[in-house]
Order: sequence, then C-alpha cells, then structure tokens
Amino acid sequence: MYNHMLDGIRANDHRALSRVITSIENNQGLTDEFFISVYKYSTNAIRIGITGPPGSGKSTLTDQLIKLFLEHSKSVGVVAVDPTSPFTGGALLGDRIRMNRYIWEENVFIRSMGSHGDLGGLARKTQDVGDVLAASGKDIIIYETVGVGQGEHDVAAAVDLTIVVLVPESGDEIQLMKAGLIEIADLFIINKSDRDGAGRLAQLLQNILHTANVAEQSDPPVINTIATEGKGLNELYDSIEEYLTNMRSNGLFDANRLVKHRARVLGLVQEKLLDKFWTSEKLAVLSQETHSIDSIKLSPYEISSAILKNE
Ligand SMILES: Nc1nc2c(ncn2[C@@H]2O[C@H](COP(=O)(O)OP(=O)(O)OP(=O)(O)O)[C@@H](O)[C@H]2O)c(=O)[nH]1
Ligand SMILES: [Mg+2]
Repeated sequence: MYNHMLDGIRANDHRALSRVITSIENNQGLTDEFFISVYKYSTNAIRIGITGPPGSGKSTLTDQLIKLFLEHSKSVGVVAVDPTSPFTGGALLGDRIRMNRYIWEENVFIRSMGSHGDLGGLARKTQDVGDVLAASGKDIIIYETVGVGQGEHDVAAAVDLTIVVLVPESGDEIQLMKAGLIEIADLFIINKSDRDGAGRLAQLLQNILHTANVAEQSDPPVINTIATEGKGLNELYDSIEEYLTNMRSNGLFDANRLVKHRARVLGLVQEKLLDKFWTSEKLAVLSQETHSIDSIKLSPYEISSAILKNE
C-alpha cells in the first residue's frame, strides 16, 4: 500500500498528494515506515516560511513569489497554515481567491491546513506535509502562517528561511519588539508600501536590527513591497537567493538544518512518548481525579504522582 502511495507522490500526482495530506491531517494510519520512505526524497527542497499579522498580504506575496519561482523554472508547494482555523482540506477562502490561477499548474501545489483544535500536532503535521510535497519534486516549499502566538515559531523551526511581513501600521519600536518577530526573521518585508509610514517603518526597523545585532553578521534585509502591484518582488526574490547563497557559502545553511533536524527528532520523541503514555486507564484516572470542583483541593503534584506512580 505504501509503495503505491509513494509512487503517486513521486509521480507528482496531485490527487494522490491531496489524499496523503488528508491522511496526515486526520492522523489516519500512516506508519513510521511510510514517513521514512518519503523523507528520503525530501531533503533537496528549500523551505521558506512567510509569517506576519492577519491581512498583511502574506497570500498575495506568496502568489507573486510563485510566479517568480515558476519563471525561474522552479516548482512550488505551498502550505497555508492557519492555527486559528478549524477548517482544512483545500484552500481557505482568501487563499483560494488569490491562488486559484495555479490550479491546473502541475508545478504548483497549494494546500491549507487548520488546527483541528490540535495545536500540538499541527507543527509535526505541517512538517510531514512539507516532506510529502518535497518528495513530489517541488523545489520550493512555502509555509504561510499567521503570526499570532506559537504558529510563527513552529514555522521558523521548520524552514531554511523565515520572512516576516509587516505593514506600515505595524507600529512603533516597542510593539515590534514585543511581537517577538524580530528574533525569528531572516528577512523583513514591509508590504502595503503604497501606504503612509512605510519608509519610516523601514528606517525604524533597520535601526532596531542594527542595534540588536551583536553577532556581527549582516543585518536581515528590509524590503518594501506593494504585493498587489508586484512592486519590490524582484528585489525580494533576489534577496532570497542571496540569503541562501550566503548561508551555503559560510556553512550556516547546513548548521541551521542540523539544529532544526535535532529539534524535530526531539519533538517527535516527546509526542510518541506522550501518545504511548496516555492509555485509557491513565486518562480514566485523570478524569476521575479532576471530575468536580472539589478536585482542585488536591495538588496537581499529588494527582500527577498518582498518574505516574507505575512509570
Ligand atoms: N494597499 C495594498 N493592499 C494590499 C497589498 N498587499 C495585499 N493587499 C490587500 O490586503 C488584503 C489581505 O491580503 P492577503 O494576501 O489575503 O493577506 P494575508 O496576510 O494572507 O491574510 P490572512 O491570511 O488572512 O492573514 C487583500 O485585500 C489584498 O488585496 C499592498 O501591497 N497594498
Ligand atoms: Mg493568507
């Protein structure tokens, strides 16, 4: 059965890809053996994360980037991850509107994934989906995710290059620092630069980045774009290429991948242990010990000890 699925993936059969991704989303009986066989073919793809506030233009930018990658004879897989949405399968409305022109294009595959209320598993699933798309031969995998909370960190942990999208309204220095996006960005975009304040924000950001840069590496580039008009997109494309070339030549590309690889293994081990641990008996103890408001008189330490006593 896995050979059949793997053949479909390797043949870039988009229906097969859809089916496999749905199985991953629903945790439907895919074994380690399957993921191991997919992984073998997945390491050549470059993974790019695009994150930023809701409505900042991530999908419009992704759409424009797809066009540029195609022009450079590169195939693209897109995973639009929305941790706040329970909807999955096919595209979310906004993405569908902007990206459906690629629906018959065999070198582009776009898929949205929601959380299913299961945030923990989402990070793993998006990585698995990335592997599947990579194994289908896509040169570039783009993860689009809303930067609200954990999602952007999960994406940053899974990619070779993280792009943070801001808009002129993204605010002052304190807001930018608080948003926690500074640390994860390899490259900044100030989109909607047709609006007031884009130049000012770019300047402010460059100052912050320069001050924060203690490692004496070059500061992350800040690029102004108007995604709806395609403006600044060539510059963005060139910056992506340049970033990857530099990372490769100074060895950081591989070092970065290795760190992330290790983190992925760690996460997987934790998830497997947890899955194994929470047997129905233990879940029964948990619900027994926490079934009424009186339960809060018992210390969490006491209850957890009771659950862990035979470990
Ligand atoms: N004025 C202006 N509008 C833009 C620009 N880029 C995108 N938009 C518009 O901004 C709106 C949101 O764009 P999206 O690409 O859906 O933004 P997003 O970040 O993917 O949104 P979510 O996925 O919902 O978080 C759309 O109406 C776009 O047409 C821009 O450069 N200038
Ligand atoms: Mg979007």
